[in-house]
Amino acid sequence: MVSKEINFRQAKLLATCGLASQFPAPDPAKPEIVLAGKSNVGKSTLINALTGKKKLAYTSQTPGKTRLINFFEVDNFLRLVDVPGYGFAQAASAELAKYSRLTDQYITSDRPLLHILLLLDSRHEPGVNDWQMMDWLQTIGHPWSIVLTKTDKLSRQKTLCQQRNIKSSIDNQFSFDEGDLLVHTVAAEKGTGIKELRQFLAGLAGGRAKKTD
Ligand SMILES: Nc1nc2c(ncn2[C@@H]2O[C@H](COP(=O)(O)OP(=O)(O)OP(=O)(O)O)[C@@H](O)[C@H]2O)c(=O)[nH]1
Ligand SMILES: [Mg+2]
Repeated sequence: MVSKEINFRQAKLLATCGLASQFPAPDPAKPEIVLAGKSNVGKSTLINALTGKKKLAYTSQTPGKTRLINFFEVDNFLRLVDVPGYGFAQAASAELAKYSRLTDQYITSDRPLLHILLLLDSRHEPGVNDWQMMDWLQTIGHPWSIVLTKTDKLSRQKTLCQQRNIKSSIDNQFSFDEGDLLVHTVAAEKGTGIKELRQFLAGLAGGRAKKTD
């Protein structure tokens, strides 16, 4: 059977939700890929890069801008889900609790959740919140992998070094076998690593990414 070719540029905003009751009806034919990670790590920028649309997902220099869950649909085949970033200090704690409750509700509700991408800044070691998130992902048992963002801020050699180090510290923490944890690298604003990530995501959904520019 020929696998479906997925055009990531054929993407649209499906829903913006502040309440679980606003989530679009789950569609088993459209598996969902979540982008999670601390505020400002580059989730919205990565969605823009994957879809080749500069302003599809809102991006900002002010941490905590994306406080709603945004669903994007790619080529009628899969969905990208931008969940609020954690760990920003400016929001009042009641607000913070609300955002994380929304993310909890999303991830633990009955959805065709194919994979979670946990984004980490390539320049830093994972923080306390990141480790808590990984603990949680391990507990709920959905497949997940790491995306190291903003690698344009590092030399190629330093990026490889960080990729190895972060992989081995996570492997050690959770006793993954070598090779079980994938650590992707991207520089979304330059487009580095984007084709590879599209191919990975398309493959998970049983398709292949259309080769665009
Ligand atoms: N140099 C560089 N900057 C980036 C990259 N990706 C994102 N940024 C910058 O990082 C900042 C935050 O990016 P966002 O995509 O808004 O981050 P976010 O994870 O969606 O943040 P929240 O919505 O607050 O959770 C913006 O100023 C982006 O321009 C990258 O690959 N390289
Ligand atoms: Mg965002």
